Amino acid sequence: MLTTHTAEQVALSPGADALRHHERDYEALAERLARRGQRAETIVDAVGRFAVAVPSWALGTGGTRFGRFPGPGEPRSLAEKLADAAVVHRLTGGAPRVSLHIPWDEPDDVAALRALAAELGLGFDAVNSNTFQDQPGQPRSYKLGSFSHPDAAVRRQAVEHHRHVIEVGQALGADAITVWLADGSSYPGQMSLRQSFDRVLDCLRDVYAALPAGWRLFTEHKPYEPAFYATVVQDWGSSLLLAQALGERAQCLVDLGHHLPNTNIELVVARLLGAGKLGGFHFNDSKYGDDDLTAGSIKPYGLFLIFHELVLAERERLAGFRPAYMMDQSHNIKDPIEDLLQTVDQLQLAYAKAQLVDHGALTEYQESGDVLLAERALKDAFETDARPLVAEARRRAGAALDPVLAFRASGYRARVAAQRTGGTYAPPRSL
Ligand code: LRH
Ligand code: MN
Repeated sequence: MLTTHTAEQVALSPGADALRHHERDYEALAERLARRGQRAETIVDAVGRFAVAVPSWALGTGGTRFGRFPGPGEPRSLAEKLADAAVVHRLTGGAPRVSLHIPWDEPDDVAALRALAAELGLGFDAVNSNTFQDQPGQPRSYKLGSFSHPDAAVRRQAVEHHRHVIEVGQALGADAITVWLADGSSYPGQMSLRQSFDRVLDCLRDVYAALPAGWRLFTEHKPYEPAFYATVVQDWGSSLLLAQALGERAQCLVDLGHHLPNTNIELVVARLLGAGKLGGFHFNDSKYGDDDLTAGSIKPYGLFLIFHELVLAERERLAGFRPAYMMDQSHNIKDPIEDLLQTVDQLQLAYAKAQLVDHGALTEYQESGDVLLAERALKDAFETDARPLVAEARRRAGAALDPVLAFRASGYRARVAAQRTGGTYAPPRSL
């Protein structure tokens, strides 16, 4: 039986002052919103329904090719990763699921892991395949690609891996698989630009055919790295072509860090929504490349504008709109749990602010060509301090007013650092 420390040990006792200050801040904001004809309660309820999945590969300290600086109390097993993920949900009320990466976090005992997760109040979101590394004893290498590889035997091996990932996910109660392919070339001429894409589509058809009932397949685009000339699924257009060719249960996953500088990501989101092909997100932030930084840390207005598109889709009850919200970050210098707590908070905040848009006025200004007031309708929402709404939603969910401060006050990190002696954390990344 898998045992670990329960999140219940993370006591939530906001100081009396903190609670009183929160209540006054909330009442003041509710009064302000009422003057704008908005109900604070409605937004608190919406934030209460918001949920994002924790990536299993981000619960230990991440690193780069230049180094990794492990922190105290790193999780040494999947069970310890689940325990840490449960703390993130306990303190935010908004992270009830974990997204596993296979084989990085392949469970030895699926039934035991599922039972432990249930005990911790967690479920499983989309599972992630991995054909961007060779595993020990793997017959054929993915050095020159997987689904796009010239050798059919390598392509078959990659398809088999995806079937296996689906089986693991199904046994855990997941209902989707995310396929990110590192496939591409680093030199002009190295790879046929069209044939490689056709081969990827062919292999994805086999994976699609293996989807259990009710499952979805998410294709994840990325402009470069590890391929530095042409990536087969390089952009949202390539991802959309695949999802449209595969069928209605194939949709596109948007990793915020997978866009060239200055890309209008909210426009990409709007296009995929319009095509009924927005399957989900890997939330993070970046300044330059796929930096995997804390969501909202570099471009908070951009994150708000993405959530604005999502709230519009929600309000319109857009057909097939069921996005899988997941995080995908590398916690190189912050405590991984604190970084995840901050991330969930930033996502809850961006969602709350997007709910604050006066949609009636916005449409009126857009239709009447009042550019300035249309822009201001968004800015007024973004510039509203919505933190009391998010804190109130967490308070009602039995979570923390301030998750990071509650985590620090709990002493959880020090406690697990003392308990997690012996055994080592196996970092996922290519170190
Ligand atoms: C690729 C990616 C993909 C994962 C990996 C961990 O950069 O975003 O989603 O498989 O990171
Ligand atoms: Mn990703």
